[in-house]
Amino acid sequence: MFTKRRALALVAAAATGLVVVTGWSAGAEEPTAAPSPDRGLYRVTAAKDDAMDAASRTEVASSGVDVLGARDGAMEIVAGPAQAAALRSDGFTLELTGDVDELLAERSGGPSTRDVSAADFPAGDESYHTYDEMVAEVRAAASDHAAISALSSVGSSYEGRDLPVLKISDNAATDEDEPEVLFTCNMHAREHLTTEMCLHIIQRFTDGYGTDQAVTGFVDSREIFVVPSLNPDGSEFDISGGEYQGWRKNRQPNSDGTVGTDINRNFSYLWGCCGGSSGSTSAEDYRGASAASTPEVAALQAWVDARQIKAHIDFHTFSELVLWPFGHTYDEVTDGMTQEEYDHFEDIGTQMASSNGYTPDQSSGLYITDGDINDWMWGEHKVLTYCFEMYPSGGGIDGFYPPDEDIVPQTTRNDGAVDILLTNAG
Ligand code: 0X9
Ligand code: CA
Ligand code: CA
Ligand code: CA
Ligand code: ZN
Repeated sequence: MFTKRRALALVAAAATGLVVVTGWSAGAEEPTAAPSPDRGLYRVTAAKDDAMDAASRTEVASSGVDVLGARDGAMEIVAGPAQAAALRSDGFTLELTGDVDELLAERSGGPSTRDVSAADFPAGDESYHTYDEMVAEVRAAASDHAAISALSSVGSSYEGRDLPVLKISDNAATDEDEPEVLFTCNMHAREHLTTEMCLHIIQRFTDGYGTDQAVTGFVDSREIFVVPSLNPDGSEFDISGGEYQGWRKNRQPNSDGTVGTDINRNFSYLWGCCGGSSGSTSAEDYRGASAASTPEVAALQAWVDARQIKAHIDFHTFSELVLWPFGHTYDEVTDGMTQEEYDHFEDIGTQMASSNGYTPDQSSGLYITDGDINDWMWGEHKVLTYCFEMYPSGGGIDGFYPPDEDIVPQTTRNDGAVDILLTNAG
């Protein structure tokens, strides 16, 4: 389907005789002789003289392809041959930049070094935490800092893995009347850098207590909750077999034999409302059979319903963005969002973005989503909630797998932003 503006651009292009570019005819084949890979990595741009705006990005995202990153004029996607052809016939320009399965095999060390029984990340990336390593880290933090922490659980994943939540505060065993702040990570399986982000927050606010003045102040005056992984099943699947899988969703089977729901389209606020998710089970943004149909979302929602969370960041990768609600509409002001409230989101979001060098925007400025965690947090509970898309700013499938040397610089990079959120939770 053409947007009106793109249709006009097509008319203009046709008039100048420039319409014979790749992909204008329906079902066009790759311009080169090479066959399209099952999972092709593509750089998507708009047609000539046409901007890749939020509406175009929404159109691409809602076509069922796997969106890896989006920034400025281009989008990085993974698509099958039919999906690529469909986007081209809709007027987008697609440049094939690689075969995802080949790229993942290379990134994982190639066939010769592959260890099918790997209990850790592929060689060279061992500093990343597997689920068991993450749980061990959280338990160690809780026992080493018993006076200022309390370990509990949000619930269980589909495959039965515990979803640990660590509370960090003075008098941690007591539910005090201090602003509650939540950090959630790794909702998308392959976004492993975010798990490290939550572990870094835990380490900073426990080890730093009593020595770092800012940290001590926040631990004394706030109740900080950290959930390092909202999708442990997907995350473990992504590193299974010693090779990265490029997996996004959870691991809950669908009735047709496909696997996985996009956790960030399964939240209950205006679930499936607005063309920002897919009803197709095989889509990477499949919204699930019903609102909160995933055990992970049901558990987190129930946990948040029972608390008084004031502020929240949900960490994702990648594109280096600070995003705020709403995601289901391009409008700033709508049901559930006044101009004053929007301005506050923008103000704090812009401050956080200046501290870490990310780009601030309303989340729908990227593309429309419905059923995402931030719309639910704000729409349902008026939480000051943000989505951070971490490092890198751009890339292909490798954007999800930065070398483990990047963990320390890219997690500490957000210390200032985290502090700004904690300050404004008061
Ligand atoms: O699509 C998502 O769920 C998030 N991006 S990711 O590449 N990590 O999957 C972005 C969600 C932010 N909300 C909107 N863009 N509306
Ligand atoms: Ca490890
Ligand atoms: Ca306290
Ligand atoms: Ca409390
Ligand atoms: Zn994500």
